Amino acid sequence: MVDRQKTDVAALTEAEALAELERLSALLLAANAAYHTQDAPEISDAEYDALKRRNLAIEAKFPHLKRADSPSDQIGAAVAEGFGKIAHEIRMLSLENAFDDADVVDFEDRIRKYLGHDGPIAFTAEPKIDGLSLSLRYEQGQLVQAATRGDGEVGENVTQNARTISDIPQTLADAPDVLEVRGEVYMSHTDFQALNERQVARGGKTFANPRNAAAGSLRQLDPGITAERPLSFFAYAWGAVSAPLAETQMNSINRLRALGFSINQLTKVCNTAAEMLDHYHDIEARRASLGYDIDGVVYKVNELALQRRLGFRSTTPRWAIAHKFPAELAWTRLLAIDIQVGRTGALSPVARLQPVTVGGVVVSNATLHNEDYILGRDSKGEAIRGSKDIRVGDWVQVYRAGDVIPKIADVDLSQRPNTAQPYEFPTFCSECNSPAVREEGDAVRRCTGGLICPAQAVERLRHFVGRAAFDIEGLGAKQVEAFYRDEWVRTPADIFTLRARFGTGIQQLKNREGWGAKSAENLFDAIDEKRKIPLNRVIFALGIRHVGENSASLLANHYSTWDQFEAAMTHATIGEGAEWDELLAIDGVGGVLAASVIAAFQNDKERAAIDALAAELDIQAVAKRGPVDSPVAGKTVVFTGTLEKMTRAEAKARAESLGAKVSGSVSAKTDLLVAGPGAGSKAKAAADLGVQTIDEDGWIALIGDA
Ligand code: I6G
Repeated sequence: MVDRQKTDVAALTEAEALAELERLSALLLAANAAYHTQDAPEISDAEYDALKRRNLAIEAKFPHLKRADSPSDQIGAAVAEGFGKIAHEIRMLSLENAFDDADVVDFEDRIRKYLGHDGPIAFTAEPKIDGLSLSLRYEQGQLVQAATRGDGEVGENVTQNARTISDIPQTLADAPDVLEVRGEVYMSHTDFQALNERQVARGGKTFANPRNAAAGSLRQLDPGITAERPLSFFAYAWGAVSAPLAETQMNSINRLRALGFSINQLTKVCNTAAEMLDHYHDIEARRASLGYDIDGVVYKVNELALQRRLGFRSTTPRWAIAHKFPAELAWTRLLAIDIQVGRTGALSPVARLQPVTVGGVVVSNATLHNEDYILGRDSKGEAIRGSKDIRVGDWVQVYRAGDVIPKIADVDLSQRPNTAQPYEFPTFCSECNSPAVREEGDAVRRCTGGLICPAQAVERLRHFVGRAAFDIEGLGAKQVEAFYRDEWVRTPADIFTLRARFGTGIQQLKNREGWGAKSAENLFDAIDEKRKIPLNRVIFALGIRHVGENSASLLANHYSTWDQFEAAMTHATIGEGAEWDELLAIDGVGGVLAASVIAAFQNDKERAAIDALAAELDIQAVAKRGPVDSPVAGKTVVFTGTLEKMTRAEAKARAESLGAKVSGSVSAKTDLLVAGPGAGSKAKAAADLGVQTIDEDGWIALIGDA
């Protein structure tokens, strides 16, 4: 909804102003909810700002009409504040994605290699429901807690709301003492249509699709509203359990059904990749008639013993994958091409489109990736879209797959206006005018301005305060941008000195649009709360090129403390030396990522910003996962020779999950050498150093069922 009541503020009567303040308050409240708690912004930033400005202008003209709950005094995720937080006893992970049949064959192949397994491996295959995940905790058969996924570690407490969903049993007979059931809350097509019709009749907000409706209905502060909304629930997994449900995935799901949960009837055991793909195509063919939205098929290794052996990467299980359905398509007009300068200086072309609905969502922007993409070439120089270039004015086909940013799939040349000109990609940064260069082998043209480029600096700050990074309550992208514009905050460290610089002059903050004395004080408190922060979040928040959430966790898990990480990056040399070898030995860290991290720590300007930030923080060491009483916890282990009962990758992952550090070479620091047949120089070095040496059976006996 957009502000349509354009009456000039100066011309408003008192009665009109009162009504208008009420209307604006409701609009802004809804916009905040959509943005912060549903991740589904409904209005643009510019529209949001315009509404806020109008609200302020009316308050300035009629100060006595200012509402006690004025949106001018509210910041950030006020709506989500109402929910308590619940730390998941076992993390709620996400799934790796497969986009085509080859990815699925590859998934099966990787599992086989990891396990060193030649025989058949069974998998379950089931529809992936497009809703929102929920974890239900039962103790002694009573539902005691329901939590959303949140960031996987901590979710929102929606227990009262979950109690209103009829598919969710309140009590269980014959369940383990502790049982966490995980699954998806969703809304069926008929319920969704009926809800929207009711909303229209009441003059309330309608929902763009069933997923938004389910999310908006579950995350209501008033459980009475959730109770009126027709939500459903499918159980598909479990978290903490005091006793195993069964020995296989399929039987565990069947046990959940016996306990009273709805499980998806299309869940099936498949024995080969070909059977999995058959089931996928079967489910895809029935998609339109299922009566609820699904966005793919999930495959899981059926034997739980094999799932345990396969274990987890930092955020996804190795034993499961989500095979997504192909994207949805629509045709529309390309109105303009804008360039956005990103956190790493990348000049990213963005297509501005005549708004079009694609799969239930209105799309008005799409990514154009880079200049080659616009010209009709991929990163290897091969033709895409039959080499058709993209021009402003073109009739283009847009596609959307899941949550990814929409893309342009095709151009209809027969609809190209005669006046359409080939797009000329800029060679200077539109923000700081520094040359934008394209390095050999890089598909992307980058601004060379570094931190002097306001766009890069702001993007880094936006990244820094993002959800997966510092996630400071009340300090979102908008606020940090405003602080940058006013020169209050230039680098992340400046955020942590705000109270010292402006705390006594709260008036200054208060005078800014949208801030009151209380919200300013709350902001300083929220900033202080985030001084104590886990290492992986800090590494991710630095915004180093190629370091995503996953790789930040890999680095944090490996180095454990900020001091060890910082020392290693300071002493490392790109391409050689012990620190470089150690970085590359981390499963999942490659040369490009390693070089990028070292370069960031060894660039004077970047380093100054990193050091200033670290000085403001209390960075938490990574708590070692895995049983503390593991016989190998804290030990440095080396594997050598041939392993016959497990692959090297499995042995390493298992040792690490038990708290051991796995090294590639024997030294005085080595505690244990596991030597299979054919062990050579490492066995000799271990003998010379007096390092304890055992064979593979000795290793299995040592770790047992730990
Ligand atoms: O996000 C998910 C959707 C469906 C899942 C999932 C699922 O099973 C049908 N299963 C797991 C184990 C996880 N996420 C982590």
